[in-house]
Amino acid sequence: MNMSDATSLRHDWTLPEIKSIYTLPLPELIFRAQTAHRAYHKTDEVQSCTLLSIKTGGCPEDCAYCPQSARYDTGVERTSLLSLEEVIRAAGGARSQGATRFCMGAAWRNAPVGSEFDRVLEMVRAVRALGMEACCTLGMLDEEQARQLSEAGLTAYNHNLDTSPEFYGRIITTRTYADRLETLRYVRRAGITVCCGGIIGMGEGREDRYRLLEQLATQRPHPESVPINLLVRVEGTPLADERPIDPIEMVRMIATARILMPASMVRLSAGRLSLSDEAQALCFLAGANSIFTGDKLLTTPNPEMDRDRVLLDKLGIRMRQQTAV
Ligand code: SAM
Ligand code: DTB
Ligand code: SF4
Repeated sequence: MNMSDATSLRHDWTLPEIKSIYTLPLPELIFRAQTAHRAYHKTDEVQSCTLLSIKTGGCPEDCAYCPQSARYDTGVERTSLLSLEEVIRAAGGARSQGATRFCMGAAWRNAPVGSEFDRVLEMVRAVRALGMEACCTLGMLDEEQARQLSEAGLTAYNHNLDTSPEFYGRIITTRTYADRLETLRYVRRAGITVCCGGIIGMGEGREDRYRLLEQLATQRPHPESVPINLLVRVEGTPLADERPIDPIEMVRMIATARILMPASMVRLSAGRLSLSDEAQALCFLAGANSIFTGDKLLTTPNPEMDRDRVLLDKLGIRMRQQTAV
């Protein structure tokens, strides 16, 4: 295979190809991921993103991994939608710590209509006015809501497919894969970039991971942002006692995503607290070029900022700087 084959954008990846990449000898897999990575990105830079839960808990969906589902007793306190001021304060704080993307998550089955949605639009405008990328994850959207978010300046909408179509029903029964794809279509049509990825370590097999990657990598265009989460096992959820997976699976997942979707941001997302510095370093070598920073994800803990600074420093990786507004 010549270099252009190795790094050109393709949307016709087949399952056997994906499997053969995922299962390459690790040195070869990392080499190919590196080749793809450096054709599109700086290899000494990661983007720092910060999450804020703008509406926590009490969600009617039954996602088996999620501490915010009302069906499980996880001790997560239910809150109403934060005020605009609270969000502006948090976004300003994140920016001062080096984050260039601010992601707002709400535990809704679908985004509401009316004053709460209008407040979210204000939040999006405010984050953009700070010169940051703004991302939201609010559950399902209709076409009009996607249009309004776009008009407010939303950079990206996060809506994960989470796993393969085959395994999906074992994790979530209250909505379908097709529902997910429909919202993703509205987001794309509205001109908002797509943030779509999944979770590993939920008891799925490698086949399920290949199938998830196939769903992502055959989209045209590819999702601009692909979060790869390692399950955070939360007490009270059905997946609380799931067996931890080998961190090398995370490395393989990231490397394969990087090779299939070379121009996308591949985000080493939830689960970093259960990865050693060395495992995270391998994830960066595999082509991850973004992390969530700050001591909390949405409801669960994340490495402290100081610890991340030490990690990035010793690897010689910089946080991407804010570009002029
Ligand atoms: N309610 C919206 C939805 O489900 O689209 C947005 C918020 S939801 C918490 C965002 C994403 O976080 C989920 O799609 C899932 O991929 C991820 N997530 C939630 N709980 C997680 C956990 N315990 N471990 C890893 N990822 C998780
Ligand atoms: C994504 O894929 N991971 C982030 C973001 N998108 C919204 C969320 C991770 C949540 C982990 C569980 C929690 O903190 O509640
Ligand atoms: Fe609700 Fe989203 Fe959690 Fe599912 S992942 S229970 S939709 S907050």
